[in-house]
Amino acid sequence: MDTPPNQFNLIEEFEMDYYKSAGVEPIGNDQRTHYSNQVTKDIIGKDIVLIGWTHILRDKGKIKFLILRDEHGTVQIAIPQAKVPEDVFETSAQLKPETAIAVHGKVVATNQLPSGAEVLPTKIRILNTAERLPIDIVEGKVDIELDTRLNYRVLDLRKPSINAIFRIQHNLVRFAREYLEKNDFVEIHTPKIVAAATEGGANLFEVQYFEKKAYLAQSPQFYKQLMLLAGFGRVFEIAPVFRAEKHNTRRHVNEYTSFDFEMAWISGVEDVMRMEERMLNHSFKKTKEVAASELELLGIDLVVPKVPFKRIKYVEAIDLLNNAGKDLKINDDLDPESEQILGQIFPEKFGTDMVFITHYPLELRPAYTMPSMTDEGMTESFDLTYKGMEITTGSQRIHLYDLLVERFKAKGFNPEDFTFYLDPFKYGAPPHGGLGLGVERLTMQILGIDNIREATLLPRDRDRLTP
Ligand code: AMO
Repeated sequence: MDTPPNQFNLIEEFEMDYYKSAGVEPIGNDQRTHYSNQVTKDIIGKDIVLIGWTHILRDKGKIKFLILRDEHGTVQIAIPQAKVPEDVFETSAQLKPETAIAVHGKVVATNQLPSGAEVLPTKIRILNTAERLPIDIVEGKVDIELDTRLNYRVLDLRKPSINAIFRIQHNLVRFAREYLEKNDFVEIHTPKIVAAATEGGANLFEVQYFEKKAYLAQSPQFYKQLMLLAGFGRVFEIAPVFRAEKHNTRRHVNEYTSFDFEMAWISGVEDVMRMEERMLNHSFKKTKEVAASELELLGIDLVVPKVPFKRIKYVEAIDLLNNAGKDLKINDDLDPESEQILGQIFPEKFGTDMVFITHYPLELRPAYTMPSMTDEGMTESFDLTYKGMEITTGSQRIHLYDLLVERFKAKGFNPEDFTFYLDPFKYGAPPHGGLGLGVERLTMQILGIDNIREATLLPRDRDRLTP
């Protein structure tokens, strides 16, 4: 970790009254010099300033141990009455869990901690007081019900092991984006208030848009395609999408982060899968490196999937499932139970838990999906399954106007309702394809999280609109 960023001293005289009436100190007098994870044997004897929260306070009478938590972990502050100024000892007695504090002190050696170092304070300043917490956020305390935790999500996220989930998620997205940028993709931002469904009408949220009816976008599907027709060779978008799923399940939320990319001039759907497997390989590899401490905290040994990922056809997946006791016919959806069974079969049979399932039936795929030239009744499409769950859907798209209109009609849509999307295909649309990856699903599968809400910063489900 780099050295902490400097704060600016912006405390004006007139602001002081606010601090005085709250009984706390302005932060401007405390320039943080180190993060908790930088307090090691290497800096013994140094005078430092730490800023953070009172995580744990152990009162042993003549000595108190304060565990200070900041953005990068925890550090022990030893407060022996005989060795610290009197006011420091007195202030430490006022500390409650989650009091915001600045600690000035000297780094000293200790053989009781793996870091080999702790801090002997010369000054403790209270930056803000904390009321009694409604939930426990110290590791190892009794598990609190998820719903209660989500009610207090802001405090819940202070718990290091919960916070770590989203630092890992940040890195997964960051390095996937990095890979696309290196490969000439342009980041775009498309409307989320839209006039038509892209993935079928079943789970659309309606919006009153002045005098008209509009919808919340289920996917940037049409717009990311149109931007290729607009002359961008490759585009991506990482943004919220909305699905009015009526039932609460462990793998659905009503708003999630969709990681979409779309690429022009492909020779087939294989190009899209190749881009995805390389992007994920890069993202996993870099995340394993950069988020090593967060992964360790969660006890996760992140296995970087080898390129190329295994590919099997939909019909082969159906066979595997039927051999395992299911009774599926062609055109049946691979339901969550089927995905889970495949999640057990794949590692045994193919030695991997990252598998592309390709060539889904026309009936199961949206109207914009390219029919297969090799497999009758099937499409040039795929899902990526990871540890027994679909995390990505993708395909080659139809770029030929007449075929596109025909497929829209075949799905029961009136092409007139989609002219804004269909018309541009009359003017030399490039062959193209792309995919949508669920960021929360990717995170939950990597971290072995059972419920998608835990991998969603502020989840929206059938019953939850706050915080
Ligand atoms: P699809 O509808 O399969 O495809 O969605 C793509 C991926 O998004 C994730 N996902 C969800 N995550 C959380 N909660 C939900 N309710 C939810 N629904 C879907 C899954 C899924 O694989 N336009 C196409 C993509 C494309 O072809 O480019 C689409 O949206 O990880």
